Amino acid sequence: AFVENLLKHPTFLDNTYTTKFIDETPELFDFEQRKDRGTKVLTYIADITVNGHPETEGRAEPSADIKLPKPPVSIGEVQPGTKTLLEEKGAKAVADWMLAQKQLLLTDTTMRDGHQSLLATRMRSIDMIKVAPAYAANLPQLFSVECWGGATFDVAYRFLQECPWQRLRDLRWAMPNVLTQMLLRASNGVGYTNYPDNVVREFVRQAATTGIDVFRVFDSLNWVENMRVAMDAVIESGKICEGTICYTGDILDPNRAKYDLKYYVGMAKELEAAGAHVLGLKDMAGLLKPAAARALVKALKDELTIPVHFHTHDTSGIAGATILAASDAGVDAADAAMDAFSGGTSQACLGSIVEALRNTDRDTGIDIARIREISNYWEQVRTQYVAFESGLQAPASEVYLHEMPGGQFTNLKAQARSLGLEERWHEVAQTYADVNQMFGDIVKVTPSSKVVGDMALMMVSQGLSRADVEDPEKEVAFPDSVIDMMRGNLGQPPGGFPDTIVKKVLKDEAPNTERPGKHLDPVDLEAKRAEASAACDGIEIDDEDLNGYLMYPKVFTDYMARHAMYGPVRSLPTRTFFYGMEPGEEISAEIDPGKTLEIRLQAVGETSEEGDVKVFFELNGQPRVIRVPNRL
Ligand code: BTN
Ligand code: 3PY
Ligand code: ZN
Repeated sequence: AFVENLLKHPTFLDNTYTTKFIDETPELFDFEQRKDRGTKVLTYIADITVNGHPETEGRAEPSADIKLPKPPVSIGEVQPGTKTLLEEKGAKAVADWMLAQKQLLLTDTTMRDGHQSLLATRMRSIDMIKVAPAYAANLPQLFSVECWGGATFDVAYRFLQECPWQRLRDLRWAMPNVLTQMLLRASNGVGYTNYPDNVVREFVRQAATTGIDVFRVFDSLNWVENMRVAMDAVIESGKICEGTICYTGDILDPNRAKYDLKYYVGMAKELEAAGAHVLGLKDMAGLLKPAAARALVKALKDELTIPVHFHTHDTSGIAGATILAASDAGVDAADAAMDAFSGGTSQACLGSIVEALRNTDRDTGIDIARIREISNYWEQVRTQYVAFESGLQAPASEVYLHEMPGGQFTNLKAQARSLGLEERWHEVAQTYADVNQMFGDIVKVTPSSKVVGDMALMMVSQGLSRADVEDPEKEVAFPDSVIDMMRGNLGQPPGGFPDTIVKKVLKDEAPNTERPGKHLDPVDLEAKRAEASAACDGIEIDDEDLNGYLMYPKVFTDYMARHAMYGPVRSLPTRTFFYGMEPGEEISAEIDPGKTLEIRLQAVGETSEEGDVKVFFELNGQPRVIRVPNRL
């Protein structure tokens, strides 16, 4: 585009061009701002059509004849739901209502953990927003829809070229009656590191303002001390604070006594005392077995006055049984994914749980026909993302060995593949378990799970055993994330990290065993806003943008630079976004409510001597030619 501008500029055409001309003519660099949004979107389609999308290169492709996914029709008026109760009576009233209900309440995780665990978090907003009105109209009995947080925030900016805040705003608007739910990593926000307290507070305030109702707050080492800032901010916002235990080990195994029933009940009581409206029981790897679930839920229900909300993963294939056992023991709510996004490293199958409980005293009251319709939509959506499927073919009891979270499993496997360790996957799994023991048997969930994964990959690729690493005579180069965790920058696990490993990693440096946020200065938010603006060509940075920048400065500014070039590509159909268009193909893209681009690709030209390709379009009936570099 720079060259295009240059070639058209009168000074250039005049032959009065000097190199200084470029310095003195800043408007050459304004092409992004001055181009209209239609041209920007065409530039994106042209680029992808010619060069392909870097994320789908070399991966399986959807079949040529897949159709645009069609959402089910909404039946009747939107009925009041759980969100209505929160608005009218507040967070405590929702918790009391949960306790008073007989039915098992259900959260649908498809829009967050479902695709995070099955499709590397790559689901685009448009595929969610299209079906959201059907959720509001047809499934007002759902407790909540988990649709934000966890890895979705970062992936939206980084890989999907869309704003996570806009996703939330649109979903909130389309589902006014059902609670929206997010996963928040306490002081680690939606990132991988501990943020200053005022950044955590500001993030929670903004998420509540833009549209989150239920905040599931957890700490990756189960350290309640490190959860208070986030929990307090949620409570202050008037939204629902789900203070959460991460489950690891096996309460029925006498050899894993560190995480026994007493430990979990103790932590649950701490969270209740810290003001949680609901207790979250987060089994991120799917390790809680049915008999253990029965015992744990019973103990929690006996000891607490707040409702219990259970989350698990189906990696071992047994999650449905565990949820039914938890239901028998009186759990108030449970998570499941719509059928087409369930099973494997994702959640248990929502439709099957509804059927299993029908005509029992925990009958969910949800109409299975409505679930089938929505799942049929998700089935069509999933076919578009075949490039991101993990290929996990069957349930795996190996999860009880390695204890990897569902959201990490496929990710770590891909990392292992990229290091040439794919054939040695079962060794990676065993080493992951060894690292866990070496670190003192810790909770493994983002970000602590990433630290364990980094260490395991390093050991397998360098052929190091646990004994090698622990050998005081042997020099070991630890990954940065391991050094950071041993310094105390993610906080402390129960009982602290073992001295042997801390000394080996840090040598003479003393770790910080206090809450990390205690030592982080507050960030000057207005200074950060100015810094973000300067990094984005002086564009105005609103509060949502500022919170994106505070979490991920570079990811955010890279997103903004691409946005200036490509415009509102979020409105493109998913197939077009990842694969471009075929000659003769027509699509529509609604870039604003009521403003639709009708786009037809006429032809793709030959590559010129300068290496450019002309791509011929019709935009709302008018011919348009876009020139893009051929980078192949
Ligand atoms: C990424 O993978 O970095 C984010 C996806 C957007 C990248 C755009 S797609 C068109 C253009 N071609 C590239 O190689 N990168 C950008
Ligand atoms: C996340 O933090 O993204 C998780 O899904 C943890 O289970
Ligand atoms: Zn999960």
